[in-house]
Amino acid sequence: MLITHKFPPFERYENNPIISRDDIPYPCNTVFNAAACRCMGKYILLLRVEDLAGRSHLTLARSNDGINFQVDDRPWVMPSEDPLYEPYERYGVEDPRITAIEGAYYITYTAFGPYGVRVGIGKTNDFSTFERLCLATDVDNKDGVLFPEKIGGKYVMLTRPGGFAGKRGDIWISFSPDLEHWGGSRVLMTPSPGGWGSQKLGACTPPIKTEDGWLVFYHGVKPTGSGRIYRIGAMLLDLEKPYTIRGYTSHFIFAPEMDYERIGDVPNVVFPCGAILEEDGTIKMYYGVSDTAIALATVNVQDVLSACR
Ligand code: M1P
Repeated sequence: MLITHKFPPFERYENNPIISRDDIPYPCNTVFNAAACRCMGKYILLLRVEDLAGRSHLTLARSNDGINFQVDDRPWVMPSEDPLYEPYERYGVEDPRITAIEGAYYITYTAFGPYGVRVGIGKTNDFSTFERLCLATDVDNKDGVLFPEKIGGKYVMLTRPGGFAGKRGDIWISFSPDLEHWGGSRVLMTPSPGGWGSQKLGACTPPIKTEDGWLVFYHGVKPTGSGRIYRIGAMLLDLEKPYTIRGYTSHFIFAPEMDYERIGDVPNVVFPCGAILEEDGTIKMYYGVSDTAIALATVNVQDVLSACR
């Protein structure tokens, strides 16, 4: 039987990676997994930078064209020293995502400390000041991604409880009246045994509103004889009932292929945390490569939607 694949044609930027350690104006081990948005005519990336002690913080980079970025000369969000947060961020703040909601920018991040990982939420209006709002989950939960609109009067978030020490991890959806108190949680997508994301899944990029539903890129992790492979799929969620999956790609649509995606501190990892939909229908997907740099790929939104149907 002929198996036909509907891979949406991603195009990697020819001079990838677009940001690597040499672009950070202070000493660090590596930079990867950046959130992305547009604000006041600029493209903004919020970079996960791992320092020489192995602890991550978040640093801003700005660009006029979405390709050439100027990195700030100092971190923007360091692990907190506030006693409310310090025990939970002691080992670092990681993997941010940015979602614009009602004119403000909300930043979800992974707070990493001796008790495990939690989802933190902060806010900015202008990428000048950063205000921590809360730690929104208990431990062993991460990959928090907020929807850009309230649905049914509630904020909506995807998270990934579990998935540690080789255990299974699923994508869940939860609802909140105020961003701090979350409930109504239910499982949204689970790994398929033997499949490309057989061990764990995690939401990658904040949902993009399309005529067919909320479009979300997510990663799937498969253990192999020589380590784990991180690959990307896409799903479409119902606009009014986002706990209903309207479609998803029957296989991964983006995977480590280039040397810079296959070789690094953690090989065979592509890990998007930001996707920007341009007016002409192009999605700019910013993704961490092998926990070592940040790369850019583009794809047409209609091609991704048709792969989800
Ligand atoms: O090293 C690959 C990735 O591992 C973790 O992701 P997850 O918990 O989903 O497996 C994170 O540390 C992520 O930053 C990293 O890229």
